[in-house]
Amino acid sequence: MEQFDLHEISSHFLPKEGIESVAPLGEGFINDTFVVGTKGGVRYLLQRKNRHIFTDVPAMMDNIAKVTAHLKRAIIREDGDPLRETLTLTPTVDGKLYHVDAQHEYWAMCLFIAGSRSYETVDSSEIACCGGKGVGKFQRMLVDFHEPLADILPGFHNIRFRYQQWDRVIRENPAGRNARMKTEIEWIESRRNEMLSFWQKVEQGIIPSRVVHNDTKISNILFDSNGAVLGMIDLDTVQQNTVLNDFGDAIRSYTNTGAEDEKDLTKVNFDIERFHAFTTGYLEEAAGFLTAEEVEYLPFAGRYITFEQVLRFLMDYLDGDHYYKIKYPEHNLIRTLAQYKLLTDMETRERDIKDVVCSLAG
Ligand code: GN1
Ligand code: MG
Repeated sequence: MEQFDLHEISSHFLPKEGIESVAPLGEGFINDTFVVGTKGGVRYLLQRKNRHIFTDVPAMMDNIAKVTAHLKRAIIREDGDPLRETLTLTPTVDGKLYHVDAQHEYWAMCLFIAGSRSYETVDSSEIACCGGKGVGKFQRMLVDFHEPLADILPGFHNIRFRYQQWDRVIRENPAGRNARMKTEIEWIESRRNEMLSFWQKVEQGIIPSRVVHNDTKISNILFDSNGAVLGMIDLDTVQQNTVLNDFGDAIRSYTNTGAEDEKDLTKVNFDIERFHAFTTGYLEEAAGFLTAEEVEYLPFAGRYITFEQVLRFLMDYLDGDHYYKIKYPEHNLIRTLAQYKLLTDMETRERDIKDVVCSLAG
């Protein structure tokens, strides 16, 4: 990563003399995140937003400000702690939600929630159940959010849009890798109709669009030290979509017994216990607002998003690795193979998945 004067950048948000330390945090695929320590003891998260992916950072920050203000009102109504259960943005000293540096990089800051933790992998059904409650609660609190939001990533989780990007990459073969990837390309082609016919239901409004998170993998939710859920973080992608994609993306992450980029495919399996636990927690919060159509498609939701992720990782590999950060040359291919293993496992377990949803949703 390029070198930035992180103290100088932080001083656009906080009094310079109070800044004690700035250290990198986590492994986001898109943004770069740092923890800023201050003399008073309060810590902050500083993020360089990826301006190649988020081409309108001001609109994105505006979305986050509107959504967190709404969430804070709902949290207060429910006797929660608005400083711990959602993000609190820290504006710049001149009152903006972001700072643009001399290299045209965009930076934003929020409070670091003390005593919180996140997970990269799920290690128990309890965590899965709490995660389900967290995702369901986030959606429930936004059911009555009706302010207009900018469409930050047009086509996000829209498989028709993904196939348009895909068709271009297949046609242009930018990295010259297509010939070696015949089998993998066929994985995407053979599921085209099935995936598009689901998306058509969203396009036709049979499955409603609501304001949702859009990136619900396990690492994007905070827990307290007792394992209870605090709230969803990484709100960059909050915009209109179907709740099914939040449910599905969480299922992709919570039910996987291996890492997203596991090389040993025998470690990658769909765990039905965790599916049961996550869905239990989710429905405790969401059952009250879901429509019959949404419930009907819960069993398919994990497959849809896992398939999209196979497509996105493979497409980035075929495109020459421009979207996701990679740690080694074949990283996107390894991610593709691991996510495909999970997808096929979900397909095999279709009956069991439906049985779980039926038993919980009635
Ligand atoms: C990206 O931002 P991060 O690392 O949480 C991606 C998600 C993918 C995920 C795969 C804006 O999420 O859609 O599911 O990687 N975010 C964007 O781990 O593309
Ligand atoms: Mg994200």
